[in-house]
Amino acid sequence: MKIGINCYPTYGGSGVVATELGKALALEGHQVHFISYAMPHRLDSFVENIYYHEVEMSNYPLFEHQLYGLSLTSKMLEVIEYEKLDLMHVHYAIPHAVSGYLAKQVLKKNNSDIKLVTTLHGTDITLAGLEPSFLPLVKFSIEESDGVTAVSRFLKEKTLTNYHIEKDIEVIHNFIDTEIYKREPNEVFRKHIAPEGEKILVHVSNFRKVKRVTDTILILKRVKKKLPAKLLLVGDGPDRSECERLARELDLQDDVKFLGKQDKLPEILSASDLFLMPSQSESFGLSALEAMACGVPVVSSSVGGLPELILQNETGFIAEFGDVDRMAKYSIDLLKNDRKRKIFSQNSRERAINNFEISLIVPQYIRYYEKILSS
Ligand code: GMT
Repeated sequence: MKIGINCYPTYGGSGVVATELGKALALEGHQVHFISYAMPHRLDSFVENIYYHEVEMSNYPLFEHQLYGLSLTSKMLEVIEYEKLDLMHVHYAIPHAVSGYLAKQVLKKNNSDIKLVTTLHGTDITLAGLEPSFLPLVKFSIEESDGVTAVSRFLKEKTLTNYHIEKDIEVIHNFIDTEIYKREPNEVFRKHIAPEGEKILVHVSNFRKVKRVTDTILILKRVKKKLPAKLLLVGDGPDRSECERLARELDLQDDVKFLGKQDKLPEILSASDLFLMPSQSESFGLSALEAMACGVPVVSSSVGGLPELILQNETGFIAEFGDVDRMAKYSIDLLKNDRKRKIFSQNSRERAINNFEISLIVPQYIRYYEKILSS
C-alpha cells in the first residue's frame, strides 16, 4: 500500500503514535509518506520506504495569520497525485481531517479519489473540538471521513454522544514496542537522583492544565510524611513555572527534579518505582503504557480511557481526579511494600506485552485500511 500520514510533529502522543505506526508499516514493506510542518521528532533516522514532505507556509503580506489548513491541503493534493497514494491517514481531527476532506473534494472534481482515515486522539474531541466555533466543523469532518478510529472505547463513546454522530468508529488502542520500552536497570542514574536510597516517583507529560502536574507535587508532599522519596518531572509546557513555584513553596525544591524534554525515556522509567498520572482528561494515556512496559506500576486518576489500561489493584491504582489524598495513600501503600510493588511491576509489563504490543496493534490498522479500501 502507499499511505500518506499526516500528524503533528511535536512531542504529543498523537505524533508519537502516528510516527511509530508509519515506521512499522514501512518495515512491513508499505510505502509511507509523512506530511507535516516539521520532521516528526520520532523520525530521527533513515528508514527505508519512508518519505517526508514538509508543508510550506506562504508569507504573502496580506496573510496576517498563517494559512496552515490550506497549505496542508495543497501539500496533500500534491503528494496524493505525484506519489499515487491509496489512502491518507490523518491523526488528530483539527485541522487535519478538514484538510483531508477538502483534498478529497478537489480530487473528486478531477474524477479522482482518495480514502481518508481519521484517528481521534483525545483533546481534539474532548477539549478543542468542543469549542462552539469548532464543533460543527469537527463533527462534519468525522462524518465525511471514509474511516474513523479512536484510541479507546471511552473516546469512541464520547465522540458519538458529544457530537451526535452515528458512525462506525473502530477502537484501536495505543501501542508500545516492548523491546525498546523494557526495564534496563541503571544504578548510576538512580544513585544520582536518590543518593540515600529514596523511592522515586515519576511523571511524564507536556505540562498542560489537563495533566494536573501540580497534583504530583502535592502527592509527593504527602508521601514524604511516610517515607523518603524524590519526584522526577519529565517534559515541559505551560504549567512548568507553576510547578516550580509550588515545589519551592512546599519546600520540596531539592526533592522535585525537573528533567525537561527527554528522549531516553526507558532509562528514566526503569530507574523509577512508581508512575503518577493525575490527569483531568486522558483518552488513553500513552505515557502510562510506556511506564508499564518498563515494569513501573501506575497510580492515576480514573478519567477517560485510563481504566481500559490500568487494572485496579493489579497493575496500579486509580482514584477520582483531584483526590490527591487517595492517590498519595495508594502510592505509600505500593512504595512501602516491595513484594507487592514487584508483583504489580510484573503485571504491568505482562499487560503491556499481552494487550498493547506493537505487533498486535499495527495489524489492526492494516486490516482496517484494507476494509476501507475495499468499501
Ligand atoms: O493531549 C495530549 O496530551 C496530547 C495528545 C495528542 O494527541 O498529541 O495526546 C492524546 O493522544 C495520545 C495518543 O493517542 C493519548 O495517549 C493521550 O491520552 C491523549 N491525551 C489526552 O487525551 C489528554
